[in-house]
Amino acid sequence: TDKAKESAAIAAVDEHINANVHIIGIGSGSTIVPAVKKIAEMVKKDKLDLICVPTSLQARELILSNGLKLGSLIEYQELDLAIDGADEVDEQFNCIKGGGGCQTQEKLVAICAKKFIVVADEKKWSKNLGDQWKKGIPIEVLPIAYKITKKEIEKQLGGEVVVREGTEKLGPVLTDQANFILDWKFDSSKVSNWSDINTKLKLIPGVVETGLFINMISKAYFGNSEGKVQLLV
Ligand code: DER
Repeated sequence: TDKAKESAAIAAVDEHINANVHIIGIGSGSTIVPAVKKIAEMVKKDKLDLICVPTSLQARELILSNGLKLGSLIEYQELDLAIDGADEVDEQFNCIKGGGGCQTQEKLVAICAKKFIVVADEKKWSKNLGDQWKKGIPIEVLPIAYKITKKEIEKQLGGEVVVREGTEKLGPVLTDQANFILDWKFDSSKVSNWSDINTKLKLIPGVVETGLFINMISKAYFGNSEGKVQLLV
């Protein structure tokens, strides 16, 4: 719910945004929206010196429309903090992202940040990855390699790979990097080592980036419809 997302977003901003933080990564999706609004209020009130590095064209627009200063990964590779949403997080901090198709730039921002903070509705918190997220693991691939990668993933790891099609556009969705997205659906209940799965995926020629964020989260804030926030640290 919006209340759940808002409470998680504001709890994270209240805890991590202050005068000692100068360069932050801004995630993609809907939960980051109340976070950015809160950040903009704080910058204005406390005259904070803050530069925001986006994880997508959507994040870039969110930064600009909230009057925040825009930076890029070309200028900044050491971020004090990154705040982003997630599609699912398990208790070992394994995380699926990419529901919005932005995982490549999101992961780059996340690895440049001293702390990677996730904000989400508590519905995203699962015992095991795949318990709730049923749309598959998003994998960004080079357009020329979409059939090669589909075949190789299904051969090596099983399951079924589907190219993500546009809704208001015929044909495959293009990412901000002008690549395709494969959504890989499989029985994740049997997976014991997500890091191993991620490594195998990344080694397949044509794969650009996966939506598996393994052991990257510093702290996760999960909100519920009453506005209560639980932490996973
Ligand atoms: O696509 C992404 O990685 C987004 O961050 C997504 O996972 C979170 O989107 P939401 O905040 O709208 O749930």
